[in-house]
Amino acid sequence: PERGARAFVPEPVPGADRLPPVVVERTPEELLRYTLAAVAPGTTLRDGLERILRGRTGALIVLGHDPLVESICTGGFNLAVEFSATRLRELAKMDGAIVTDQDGSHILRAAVQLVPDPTIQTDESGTRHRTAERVAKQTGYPVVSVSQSMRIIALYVAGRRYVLEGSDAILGKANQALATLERYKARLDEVTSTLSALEIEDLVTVRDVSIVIQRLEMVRRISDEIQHYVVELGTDGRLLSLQLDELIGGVGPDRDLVIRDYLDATRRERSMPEVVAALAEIASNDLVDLGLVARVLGFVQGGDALDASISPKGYRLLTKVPRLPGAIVERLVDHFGDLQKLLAANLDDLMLVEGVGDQRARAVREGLSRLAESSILE
Ligand code: 3AT
Ligand code: 3AT
Ligand code: MN
Repeated sequence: PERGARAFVPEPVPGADRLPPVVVERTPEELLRYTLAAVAPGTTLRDGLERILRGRTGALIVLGHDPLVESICTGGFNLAVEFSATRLRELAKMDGAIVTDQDGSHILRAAVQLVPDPTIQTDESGTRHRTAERVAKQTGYPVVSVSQSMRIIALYVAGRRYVLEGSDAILGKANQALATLERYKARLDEVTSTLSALEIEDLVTVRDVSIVIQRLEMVRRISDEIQHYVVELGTDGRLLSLQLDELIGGVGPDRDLVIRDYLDATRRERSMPEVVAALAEIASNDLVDLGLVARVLGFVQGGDALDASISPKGYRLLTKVPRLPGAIVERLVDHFGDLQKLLAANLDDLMLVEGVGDQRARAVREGLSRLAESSILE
């Protein structure tokens, strides 16, 4: 009798992804993120929950309403009032649960007794928390509990229980993660500029590409973790969000470009998104294994496979040429086929490509020469 995760549409919060206004089913990960955003510091919902904690009462709040929710509600009374922190706090003084609509903008019912399916598995002990877990699983909507005895706020979302922590505790963890990200990013910058230099001199091996991809994936994972903290911190996470953006600006596109540069070299029929998804599947302990990363990228296995020479198509370096539209980058790569041919091309060769006139040809030549000079200097 359990239902898939259903979206509660939160009010916009800095750092959180915007949702389209009407949403039905969501992945558990998405629903957890949206719910965390909806209860983050700075939201009216969080304000109401904090008031309930300070008032030393408890609460049981269902964030979503439809016929299924209605069918497990008994007693209490109907209201259709706009959601506010003070109303939530007053209504929570009564026994029973509070039900809001999907976007949390209105309180629809209060003081209701919830009667979820008793066969649904729950590990909680108190009646409030057993009910919260069952209702969340049965309806698919997030349920929030404020425990009167333990003085904590917990979310029951997509089959998980998630206890909200204070901003200080979260910031402590986030700052540690940020320090790690800084180290990872510095190392990534090193291996990336090494790759650029090797690409220009046509000396790239599978190992060099695998190292860059490995480092990009490590940076992506730790950034994701920090992004999660940003959402959870709401208005308390603004500074963290700025620091994160400054550190990882431009890292995302780089990964896609490196993969596209070498996809054909693997001679495996796989698309860029497939490779990206396969990388995300690697367990964090296995990510240190370069041979494994190379295999996931699609390179052949075996003894000296990491030392095999390969050549890039040139997507990544061309993208570094200022004011060159993406469509022209595509056409240049299509026409020349690999970076060495692009580097060897003169103005007339370049102008054979549709959309490349005299000016653009010069821009490409100068841009690539400048890249070549700066990578040799390093
Ligand atoms: P009080 O007058 O407040 O004691 P009440 O009818 O207002 O009674 P509450 O909703 O405040 O009841 O619940 C008080 C406690 O009663 C909470 C829970 O420990 C116990 N309780 C309520 N319903 C059940 C139930 N179905 N099974 C086991 N314990 C229950
Ligand atoms: P606390 O940690 O004590 O807040 P608990 O899980 O121990 O939570 P209790 O049995 O003490 O839960 O019940 C506390 C209140 O929770 C009583 C009632 O207002 C509310 N509650 C419990 N079960 C339900 C239910 N099925 N529907 C609506 N409200 C409920
Ligand atoms: Mn209790």
